[in-house]
Amino acid sequence: MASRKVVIVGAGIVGCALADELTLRGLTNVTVLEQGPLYATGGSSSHAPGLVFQTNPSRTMARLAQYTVDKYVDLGCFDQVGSLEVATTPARLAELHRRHGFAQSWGISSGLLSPDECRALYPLLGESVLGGLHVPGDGLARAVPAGEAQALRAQARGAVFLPFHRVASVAVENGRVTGVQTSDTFFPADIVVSCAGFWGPSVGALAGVRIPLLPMAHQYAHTSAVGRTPSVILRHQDQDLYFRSYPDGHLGVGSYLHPPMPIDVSAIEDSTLAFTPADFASSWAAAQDLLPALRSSSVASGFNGVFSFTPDGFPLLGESPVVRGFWSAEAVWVTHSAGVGRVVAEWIVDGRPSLDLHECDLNRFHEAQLSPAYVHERSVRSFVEVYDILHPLDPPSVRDVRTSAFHPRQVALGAVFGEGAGWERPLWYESTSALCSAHPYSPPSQNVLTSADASDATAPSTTKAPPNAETAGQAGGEYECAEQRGLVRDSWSGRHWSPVAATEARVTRERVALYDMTPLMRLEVVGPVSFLQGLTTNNVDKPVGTVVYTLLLDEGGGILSDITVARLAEDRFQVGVNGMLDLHWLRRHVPAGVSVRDITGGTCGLGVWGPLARDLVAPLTDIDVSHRAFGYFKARQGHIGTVPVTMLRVSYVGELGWEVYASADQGLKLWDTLWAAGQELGIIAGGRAAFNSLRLEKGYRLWGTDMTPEDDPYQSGLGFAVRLDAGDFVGRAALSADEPTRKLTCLVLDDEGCVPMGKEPIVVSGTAVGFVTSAAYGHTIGSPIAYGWLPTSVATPGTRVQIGYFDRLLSATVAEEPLVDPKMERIRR
Ligand code: FAD
Ligand code: THG
Repeated sequence: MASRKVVIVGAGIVGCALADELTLRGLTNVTVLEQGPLYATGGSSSHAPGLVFQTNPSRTMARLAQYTVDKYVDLGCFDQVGSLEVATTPARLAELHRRHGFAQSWGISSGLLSPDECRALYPLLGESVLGGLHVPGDGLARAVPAGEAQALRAQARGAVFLPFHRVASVAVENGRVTGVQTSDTFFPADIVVSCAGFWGPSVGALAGVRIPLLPMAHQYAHTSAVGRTPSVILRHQDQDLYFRSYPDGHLGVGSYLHPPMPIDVSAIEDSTLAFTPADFASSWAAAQDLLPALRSSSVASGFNGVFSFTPDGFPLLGESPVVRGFWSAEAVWVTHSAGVGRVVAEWIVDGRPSLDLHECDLNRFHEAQLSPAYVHERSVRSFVEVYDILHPLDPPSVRDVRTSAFHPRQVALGAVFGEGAGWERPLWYESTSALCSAHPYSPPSQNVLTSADASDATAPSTTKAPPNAETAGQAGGEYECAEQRGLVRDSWSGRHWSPVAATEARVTRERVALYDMTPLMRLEVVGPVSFLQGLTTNNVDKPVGTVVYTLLLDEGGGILSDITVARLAEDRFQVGVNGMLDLHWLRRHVPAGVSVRDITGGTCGLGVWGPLARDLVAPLTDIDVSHRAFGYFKARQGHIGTVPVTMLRVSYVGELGWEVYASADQGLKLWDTLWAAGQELGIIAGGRAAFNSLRLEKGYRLWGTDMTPEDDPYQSGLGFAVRLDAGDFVGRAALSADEPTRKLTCLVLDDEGCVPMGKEPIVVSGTAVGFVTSAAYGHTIGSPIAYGWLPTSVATPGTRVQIGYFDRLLSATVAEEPLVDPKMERIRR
């Protein structure tokens, strides 16, 4: 183990950090090959001005940054001068409040400043500033010295750094890396980690591994002398600019305002390209507007510097599934460099990282998302949006990458689509509004929540119900829509949402609805049950026709996924999983004689749920759908009309009904058969907005959001899916019998017209003690619901807490869960 030979390609800050962290963990046979000189190699790290802003919507990214700051402070390579992000628009001011919330959730000390406080901290600021976010722990990393300091520590433990050694080929045998070749030397290796920065795709190609990043140039300019410059680093996201000071009294100005400049990596040797002043003109004007003192200064020099952008803005970390032993640690900023070095080293040495890296995993992408066209367009978008105010439900730039068989019918019903894993997913159907002929609400306004646009500085702007709202239910609506609660929302949580979702949720609880489950990834596993039994926590060795809800754990007992295993034959299973990482995990463990196949694209799935689901399906099918013959968590195969189907009696929305799977070519026939028969029952189609609300009422967790590999089943409220008596499984030995010290907890909010989106701090006595994972308005219970992580001491039903939401604190109460149907009477009948 400790004798494993590691070759790191690239001695930028990431390669150096990784060498340090690997050798620190006892893996000392490490050789770092660098095509350029040491340690100003000519890569991106050599030219980075090194600004580090730790706050990030992603908890993982924030913690990678926190570790980086701590380490570089220790190494004496960090100037903790503090950061200031300023707002010049009301929308940005609201966004800074939201970012202050992220900082609180992730334990980063931060404060909101008035315009005068901003100017006191940064005297060059003019009058345009409306407020700011100050993070005292942020600052400037000296990237080359930080790389060198880490490299020297690694060398003291035995690592070897070789400059002017360009890796020209990667040797692979039987799907395993065996070494790398430079112009004149072969370096044998058990593990090759590509830390080649934006050259990553070229190095990956040497091994046949796709690295989905796009190198892009970004402009950085030095001003002439300004005089006394504030030491604090500054961001002006409204104009895509950032600023730092230099000791001689001039400023550096970085810009993302210019048109995207994708680079053909094969055409460049160095990460700096000639400055293109014309592209900088608007940036310079915006800089002078913000900092009037710059009007008497000029652009002294500049360059267009190249670094990596990815389709979703996250780094690319982990081992290739195609070539074992070939790892990537790429698309990493200086900001996250030491943190990435650490987690990748843990992953290599211990077999698992200590942080949840699912957002950063090299293998997170679907095949379609690895196409050059997708990578190009989405990565360009990542550049354009780098400082934009992004709503969690904003759709991406490339649409219709994957559409389900039902797509034409969804479009015809007025589906408003969001996106997930490349799939177009209906959020709600405008046609549902026809159920309320006197629809008592207007759509939310598009302006974002701001302190400034609300009359009361602490109240969000809301969509107002028209005066006749109270009587609307009696005004001739086909479906009663008198319910008013949950329909009035602030403009942020009202974005990509419609009050129609309330009707969809209600119809699902009262009649029957179709939900497109196609995007839920499905695998077919063929082989002895022992394979799945040894990888999952529950007992899946049940009779044919049984569905089991179970967990995949890593060796540390952390939850890699929650899945359903339907035994369709003695040795054939349909497995409902959460994404590509599950496929890779199963494949990684698959023994000879077992096959694991992704059947998602060739099939389609419909949730047919609601109290009338049996009335709908029974006349259409040759399967006996009585409760006696087809009980809860059972699977049957047969037909609906002409369509061969696999039905699972499972419901993520917590109602009677089935998931119905069929071959994709027969999806429209399936939909049309159910839809036609459902007319007399008042069937509707439901979207993700209703779905999310219903699943939270039922307490069903969403992996990756509510729980991650950092959480064990007991903390997550999923202990019921662990059968310690059903034989050994991966992760079993690590499960602790101790009472958890923190818990995924259900909160019911006072209805204040706001619905959190997730990641907001949960506050007790003025201190953040946890954070929200998921939230939605619960239309059945008539209150907003949030799930979040809290210390066990706080997580007792009845405890009052607050949730930071922009500039407000929303009141909430810890509740007993689930909120709807705790006795399972709706589902099992
Ligand atoms: P690099 O530093 O590029 O290192 C990769 C190394 O791999 C290079 O030394 C290269 O020579 C070597 N290599 C490549 N191919 C081979 C091969 N075949 N054989 C051997 N060696 C090879 N980030 C921040 O966090 N804050 C900032 O303020 C900031 N500002 C930036 C401003 C500019 C103008 C630029 C260009 C970038 C900025 N960044 C910033 C981004 C940051 O610089 C990079 O993301 C980071 O430095 C990448 O580090 P790395 O080690 O992955 O890549
Ligand atoms: N359907 C199918 N597979 C899936 C999902 C799904 N796999 C991934 C993901 N979704 C898994 N998540 C859940 C969450 C809850 C339930 C099913 C899948 C569920 N739980 C019941 C409960 O907790 O009460 C039953 C548990 C039990 O009986 O053991 O239904 O949506 N096919």
